[in-house]
Amino acid sequence: MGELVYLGLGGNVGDTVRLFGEVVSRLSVILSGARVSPIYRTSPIGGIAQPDFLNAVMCGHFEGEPPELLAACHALETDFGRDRSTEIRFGPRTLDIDLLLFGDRILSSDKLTIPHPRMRERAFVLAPLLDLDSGLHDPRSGERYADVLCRIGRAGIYFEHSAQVYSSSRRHGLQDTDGRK
Ligand code: PH2
Ligand code: MG
Ligand code: MG
Repeated sequence: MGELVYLGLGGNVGDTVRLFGEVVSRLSVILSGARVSPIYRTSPIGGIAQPDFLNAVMCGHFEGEPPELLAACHALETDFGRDRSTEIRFGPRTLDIDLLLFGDRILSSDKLTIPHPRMRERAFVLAPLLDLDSGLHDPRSGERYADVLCRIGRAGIYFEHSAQVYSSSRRHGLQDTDGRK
């Protein structure tokens, strides 16, 4: 069955809702029993003037180790137009997929830190994360993420679309195998 993993999705360049729909369908192939949060419109964090982001969280069971999942996420980012060599840190991007939680594992290497090192400071991660499971806690501190979100507040986080938008954007945007929209 594998371990229950949580991935953060973000983007602010192009048609992000449509892109999220396609990304979710691709990730559903590698995550069993996948679920997705609603999509939030969020004020950009990081001190760079740029358009609002859309953010969401997806979860599911992954058979494999964290580096394999990280590689799959990076490959998807590249497939959807992200070029890490030209982008600025915390700047605009088509698609960012962050590995937030991998079961209860705690990992720190130069390539990967789990839980994601900045997720506790980011309401745009915690709000959709808690939509999927309101009882989740930080495996490092044991603290409930709901309490962390209460403390940091939800300023700049606006509900944009229910989770149904993923399947409807795919229906409208992608052709069926018989060529019909
Ligand atoms: N991602 C960034 C920088 N700033 N701000 C919001 N609201 N959401 C993001 O996903 C985000 C950001 C670069 O990874
Ligand atoms: Mg990120
Ligand atoms: Mg990232």
